[in-house]
Amino acid sequence: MTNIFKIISLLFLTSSSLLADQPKNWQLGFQDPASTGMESIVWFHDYMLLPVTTAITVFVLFLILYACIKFRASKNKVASTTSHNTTIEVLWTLIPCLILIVLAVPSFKLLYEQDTIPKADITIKAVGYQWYWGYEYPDENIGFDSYMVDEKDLKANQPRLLTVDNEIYVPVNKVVKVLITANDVLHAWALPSFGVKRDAIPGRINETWFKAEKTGTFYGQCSELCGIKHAFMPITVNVVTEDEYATWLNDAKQKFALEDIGSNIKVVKNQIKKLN
Ligand SMILES: [Cu+2]
Repeated sequence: MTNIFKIISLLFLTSSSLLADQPKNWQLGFQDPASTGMESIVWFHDYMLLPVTTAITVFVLFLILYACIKFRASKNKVASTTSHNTTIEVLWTLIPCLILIVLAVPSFKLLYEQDTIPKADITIKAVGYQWYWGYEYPDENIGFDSYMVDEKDLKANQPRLLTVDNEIYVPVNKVVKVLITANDVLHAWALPSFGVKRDAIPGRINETWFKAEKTGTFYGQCSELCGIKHAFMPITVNVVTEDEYATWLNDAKQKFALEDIGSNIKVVKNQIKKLN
């Protein structure tokens, strides 16, 4: 019996660790956190919101059942005429207020933590287009587009609807600042494992940040209904070691170097060559 239990828990553990960083079928709850920001969000949800909502739901259910049984018509031929009870009215106003205040403290702390961007090691600019993401590394003068890979072109182990042709690379344990904007309509750059989600608004730059704490591939999606192919503009981030990042950057500087073509417009050099 214990062996069966061990096998089941082992299966559960391996399957959850294998699929940790992308959505899975019938998933309930969050993806595994990969940044301190997301860890705090998960903590707030698991240890503050969930217990409080569960307790309130159970209490209200109890009250409904209690009233249904105690005050049922068959036992109460003459209806009660009670209409006010000052003590209860004060209590049902004060207690919910207190609950909200208790929840507000860690909630605001979390919001301010997300809002204060530490000194960035790397800056990435994400631009939403109908329907793909464009990325720039302004400090490295590189830029590229990131299109979803069609189902028929997927390689083994590449998840459907989440794989892109050009992925973002960031080094592990570094502060990454993301500048987010859009070129046509509203989009939203969202990456659940890092607890990051910001609207991409034409003509305006939003910013957010994350510090990935483990290497791996992390997936996100556009999270603002932006048109017919809204579901087909995924976000793929590879978190790699510093050495691997340096190697990628070297390569990217060849492939994706930007050239100023005047009027403050930058275009990928290789693309200009192709056109000429
Ligand atoms: Cu979009």
